Order: sequence, then structure tokens, then C-alpha cells
Amino acid sequence: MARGLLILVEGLDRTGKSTQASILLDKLKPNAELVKFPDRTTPIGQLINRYLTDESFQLPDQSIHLLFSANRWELSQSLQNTLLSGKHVIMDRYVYSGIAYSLAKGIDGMDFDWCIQPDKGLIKPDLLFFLSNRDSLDTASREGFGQERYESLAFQEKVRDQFYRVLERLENYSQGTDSNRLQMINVTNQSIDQVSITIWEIVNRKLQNEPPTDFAFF
Ligand code: T5A
Repeated sequence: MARGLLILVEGLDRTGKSTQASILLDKLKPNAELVKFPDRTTPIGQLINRYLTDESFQLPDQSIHLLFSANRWELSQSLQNTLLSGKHVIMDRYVYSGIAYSLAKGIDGMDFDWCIQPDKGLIKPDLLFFLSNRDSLDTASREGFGQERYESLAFQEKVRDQFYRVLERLENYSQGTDSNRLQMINVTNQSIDQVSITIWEIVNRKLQNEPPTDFAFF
């Protein structure tokens, strides 16, 4: 049986990742499942949620980085099983967020190689949509921005720079070029419908291709 596709929606805060992941899920149902990181329901996810929502809850930056990665490992076997059963998985954030947010903190010793290490061995996505904006002001006015740790404009601009570094390192991204896996989508002045149509066209094309057999790993 052909395995399912791992379709990842990544990007900056409030660019519409969850919105688009859920629209895509509806289009692919019942042959698809949604996985969102952080998964705040697991024991590790609950710690992460506390860190994100409670400023008084302190953890070393190294510890929270490892917890985000551990959260991905908690679900990695079931992710693989779902894909092998022929179902597609739509994923909302993953390794790319993990590295970009930690690099943006600029902590001594936490360079790219340190940050990728705990995620080595996780399955790579078959399709990666990266939602970007012209600048963080475009999407910061959207509902909910500013309620959690990391949601400040200054920090978001650092995250943006680091995301492009991560895409260069992991996807050979250079400005203006998409690879077979990476699809850059600038959401500035794009309605939810416009973005979802673009995503669906690309997914639909991918679904017409020969399905992948092997997994690729970070
Ligand atoms: N993090 C995460 C790490 O540091 N390390 C890690 O390893 C991981 C996995 C929480 C934080 O954790 C960090 C990154 C984050 O700071 P989260 O739970 O994904 O991560 O954060 P959320 O707050 O849930 O998600 P985002 O802020 O990133 O929002 P989304 O999913 O991009 O945006 P969405 O879809 O919820 O939409 C936001 C609002 O915008 C509207 C929606 O209706 C909604 O109101 N909207 C649009 N409005 C106009 N035009 C459009 N095209 C729109 N698209 C959506």
C-alpha cells in the first residue's frame, strides 16, 4: 500500500498556519489526520504550555528547546504508523520552528548544530509550506497576538531571520527559489481563501505524482 504524505505548514506567528492546516485537513478527510506542535496535551506538552503562557515559569533555554524536540519524539512512532497505513498527515509547525525560535534567542553555544541535534532521526516532510509576510506588522494585528511568550514584534523579526537561515541549511533555500519540497507563500494581503487555493493546487499536483515509498529523515 502507498504511504501517506507528510504535509507541513510552517511559518511566522499568526500567518495562518492553523487556519490553513485545518482547511487542508477538511479537503483530505477522511484520509488525513492533523498533528500540531507543540502538542500541549501530552505531559511534556503541558510543561511547554506552561512555559509559553506563564512568564513567571522559568526554564533554561536549553531545557525548553529539548522539551519541544521531546514533544515531537513523543508522537514520532504514531506519525510513522499513520503514514504507513496510507493516511496523509497535515502538520502544523515542526523541527523548523524548533530551531528558528531557539536560534533567535542568541544563546552562547546554542548554534544551528546544537539545535538540530535532538531532532536528528525525525521524519522529514514530503511537502513544506512556509507562510511568510512582508514584515511582522502585517500579521501582528491578527487576533490573539501578544498573549504568549515569544509574541513580540522585536523577537518575531529575529525569528524571521533565523527561519531563512534554517531553510537555507535544511532545504538549500535561496531567496526566490522553491525546491520540490519547499513552497514559500507570502500571505501579505492574501485572504484565507486565496492562500488555501494556492496550497490546494500544489497539494493536488503532488497527489497526482507517484507516491513516495521511503521516508527521508533529518
Ligand atoms: N515554538 C514552537 C518553539 O519555540 N519551538 C518549537 O519547536 C515549536 C513547535 C506556540 C509557540 O511555540 C513556539 C512558536 C510559538 O511562538 P503555536 O501553538 O503554533 O506555537 O502558536 P499559535 O499561537 O497557535 O500559532 P500562531 O501564532 O503561529 O498562529 P497561526 O497558526 O499562524 O495563525 P492562525 O491560523 O491561528 O490565525 C491567526 C488569526 O489570523 C486569522 C485567523 O482567522 C486568526 O484569527 N487569519 C487571517 N486573517 C486574514 N487573512 C488571512 N489570510 C488569515 N489567515 C489567518
